[in-house]
Formats: sequence, structure tokens, C-alpha cells
Amino acid sequence: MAHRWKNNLSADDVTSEALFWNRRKILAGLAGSGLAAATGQSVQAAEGEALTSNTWEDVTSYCNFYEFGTGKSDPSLFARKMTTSPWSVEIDGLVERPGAYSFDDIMSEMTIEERIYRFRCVEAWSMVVPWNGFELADLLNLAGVQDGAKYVSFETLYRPNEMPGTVYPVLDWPYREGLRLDEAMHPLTMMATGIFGKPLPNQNGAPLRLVVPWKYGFKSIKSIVKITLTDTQPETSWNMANAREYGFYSNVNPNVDHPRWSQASERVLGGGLFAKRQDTLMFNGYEEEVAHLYDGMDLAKFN
Ligand SMILES: Nc1nc2c(c(=O)[nH]1)N[C@H]1C(S)=C(S)[C@@H](COP(=O)(O)O)O[C@H]1N2
Ligand SMILES: [Mo]
Repeated sequence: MAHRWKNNLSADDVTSEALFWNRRKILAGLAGSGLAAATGQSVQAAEGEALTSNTWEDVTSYCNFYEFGTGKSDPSLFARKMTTSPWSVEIDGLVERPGAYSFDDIMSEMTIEERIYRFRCVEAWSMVVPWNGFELADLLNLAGVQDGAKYVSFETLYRPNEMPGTVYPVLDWPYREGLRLDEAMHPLTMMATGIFGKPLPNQNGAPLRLVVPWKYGFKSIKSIVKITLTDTQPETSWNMANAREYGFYSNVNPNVDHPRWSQASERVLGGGLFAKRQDTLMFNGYEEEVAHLYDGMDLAKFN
């Protein structure tokens, strides 16, 4: 389902013009393959915002995927070990049709579209990413959400022999995340299967990962193998590790600082020596679309 967003960024915000045209070629090259749908619906609407470009290199070489190590380049070096085919996602809990959904079956049911979103890590760096994927709501509807469901929890693959970082107890593996059901069903919330028109590289969470653009990056859990609909707020890895620093909600908010650093501004990835800082936007720029989800909630308390 294609939606148009006022806040959507244009392709020029993502990358240089040269790479943009290169990307068009990449997309054209996919015609006829299963991924041709990626060229189908695009939800770009220029807003005229001048954001620094991010390239394929920026997005795929500077990553957080602690199962492969805590260094920013560890995922790009070690995630190739991860076997992503065959892949299936167990969907269970309060759903009508629980079971193992194979990645191929999911792809055959979903319409892949492009969404250009801002991405803001809790560590105060940001980028702009052209994702390919589908709305999480469409997948949840495929499984059929039962009336009593209030939350959705997610789990990443945990396969120690392919994930060298899991020997360190940095987090309580498997990596777990969660959303309130209304956040999960919001049309901005997507399951990404690609970037720049290509299948998701392993380091970015192949074959499918969550993208919640108004929340800090750690909510966007990678390489998902399990989705559970529940009636209670699920445990989440970063919150379990340090509840004071990483709240369940973790909406991007320039007015609520991390206990150890300011969240008022962010370092824009890419640009090398010319890397710059910019002001962080409320809900990462998606306030108009999502602020209503939190009406009456104290955002400093429910951080
Ligand atoms: N399974 C898993 N998912 C994860 C992480 C992780 O360590 N493991 N890191 C999170 C963090 S902190 C961020 S900022 C984003 C980074 O996504 P990217 O590397 O594709 O930019 O992934 C999130 N999802
Ligand atoms: Mo992050």
C-alpha cells in the first residue's frame, strides 16, 4: 500500500545525483526479478529540505549489529557469515494464523515500495536511508491480530556459530525489541527488505528488519525470526540492559537528553571531513504523523 507523506524526503536528500542515477540503473537491472516490485511504488515527495547525503558506503559500512561485535565496522566485516536462506519468521501469540512464515511466502504476499526516511541513532548520529520494504501492518494482518493484542515483540536470529559477537554478554541474547500495537500498525512502520533498491546486506539486518523512523535506531531490530502478539509490554534488550538510559518508547526527542549526552543535535554520517551537525527534530521529523499516538503521555517520563 503506497502512502504519501508530507515529510517524505526526496532522493536528492539521500545521495549525490551521480549515485542516484546509478541507483536508477540498479533498479532497472532488477526488472524481471522478484525484486522488480521495488521499482513499483515510490513514496517520495520533495519537501525541499537540505539534508546531507548518505551513500551506499555510509549506510553499509558504519553499522550497529552487536551480534557481530560492538565496533561500527564489525558487522560489515563479519555478518557475511550469517546464513539468510532459507529464512522464516515465527508469528505467534495473539494471532488468528500462528505459524512459521517463510521469507519467500511473505515476499510473494507483500507489495514492495520505497520509503526515504531519516534514521537517528540514540548515540546522536543520523543518516537518510532509501529503504525498500512493506508496512508491518500488512504482515500482521496476514497473520490476523486478535482483539486482546496490545503489544508486538520481535526477536533477532541467535546463532552463536555465525555470530562472533554473541560470545560477549553485552546484551541478553537474542536481541529483543517491542512496540505498542498502535505503533506497530502505524503506516510509517515498515519491515525493510532492501536499501538503495538492492536486497538488504547482512550487516543491515538481512533478510528483513524493522524500521520505525520516529524512534531511536535501536528499536529497529534486525534479522527478525520471531514476532509475538501479546497483551503485556514485552521485555526489550536495551531496556533490560539499562532501563534508565533506554526506555521502552525511545521516541526521538531533542528535549529529553540521554543521561550521558545531549539529544538536541546529531552528527550527520558521511561527508568525511565535512561531516556536520544538525538539530534533532521532534519525533525525528515525523511529529505530524505520530504525535497523536502519545496524547496525554509525559514524554520525559515515558522516554
Ligand atoms: N539485532 C540487532 N538489531 C539492531 C542492533 C543490534 O545490535 N542487533 N542495533 C540497533 C541500533 S543501535 C541501530 S542504530 C540500528 C543500526 O542500523 P544500521 O546498522 O542498518 O544503520 O540497528 C538496530 N538494530
Ligand atoms: Mo543505535
